[in-house]
Amino acid sequence: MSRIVTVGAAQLGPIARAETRTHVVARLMALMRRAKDAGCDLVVYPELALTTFFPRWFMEDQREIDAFFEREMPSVETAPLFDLARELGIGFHLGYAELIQEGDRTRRFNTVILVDKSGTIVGKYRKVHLPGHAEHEPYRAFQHLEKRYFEVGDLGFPVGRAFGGLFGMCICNDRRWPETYRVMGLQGVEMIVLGYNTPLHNPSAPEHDALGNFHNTLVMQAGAYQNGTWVVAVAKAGVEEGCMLIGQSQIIAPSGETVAMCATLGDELAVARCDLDMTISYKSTVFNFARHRRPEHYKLIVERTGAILPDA
Ligand code: CDT
Repeated sequence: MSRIVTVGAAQLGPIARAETRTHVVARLMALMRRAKDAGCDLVVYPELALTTFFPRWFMEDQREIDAFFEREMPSVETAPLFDLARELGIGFHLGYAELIQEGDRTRRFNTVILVDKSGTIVGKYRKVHLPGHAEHEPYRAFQHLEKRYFEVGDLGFPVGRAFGGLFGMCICNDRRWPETYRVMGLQGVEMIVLGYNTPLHNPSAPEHDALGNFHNTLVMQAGAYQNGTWVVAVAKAGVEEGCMLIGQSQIIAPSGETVAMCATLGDELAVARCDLDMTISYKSTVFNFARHRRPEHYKLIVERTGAILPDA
């Protein structure tokens, strides 16, 4: 048996603050054409793929902040990407900053959508684990203000049927948390797609800097193996507005092995022919959840947020 989904990890190089959405969409379309030529069913783009990674700047003018957000999807600028997907018969996964109006309440999320081969949005996810801080921290060489600019996502970690399989999504920092994978694993996920913008320098823990690529691969290979799922992870990479972002976009098999990886820090496509049935031998043996999990001993995971130490 085999169920093949050929996937392109469409890494982006830096996006300058002055770059227009129209120019970025042209880059996305060029990668989509390459993906189609490579036989891909699905092309995966990074987190916040339409603009520079704006949470690196402290801004107080709400109009300046909102200029980085999308009010509709597709929009005038992004419609050509949907049109091309439909014309080529290829799906895509796209991250963007989402602004919605609910009555008199304006809400802002770090969002991704999954679009099928007919150009129809078939899945949406809003980032749950927002890293960084909410206030200006002048000691940092650059800010990481996701906690200021976005609300915590309100859609959970949904898994849905697409491309002949069970697909889940998460975004960047979510990939570091085992709960992310397990919540999707408990819905039978067969492929998790995600994008990231990961600065090489962590101002609050510079001792981690040399380990950035290692930690990236470590968490995703573990998540893939422990849940018997494919993981497709795509960076915005390179020096963006003076900030170095890691690359190493990669496609990881349910074995935990990376089977394709980008080699540059620019616009690049890494392709793998992914057999969704490779998940079966993991999900039915060592990680047969129904047979081996002991949730009665896992209660702390949902009852407690921060660690509380045992009595002395
Ligand atoms: N975009 C994003 O989530 N980046 C974070 C940086 C963490 S350091 C504050 C990441 O986990 O890669």
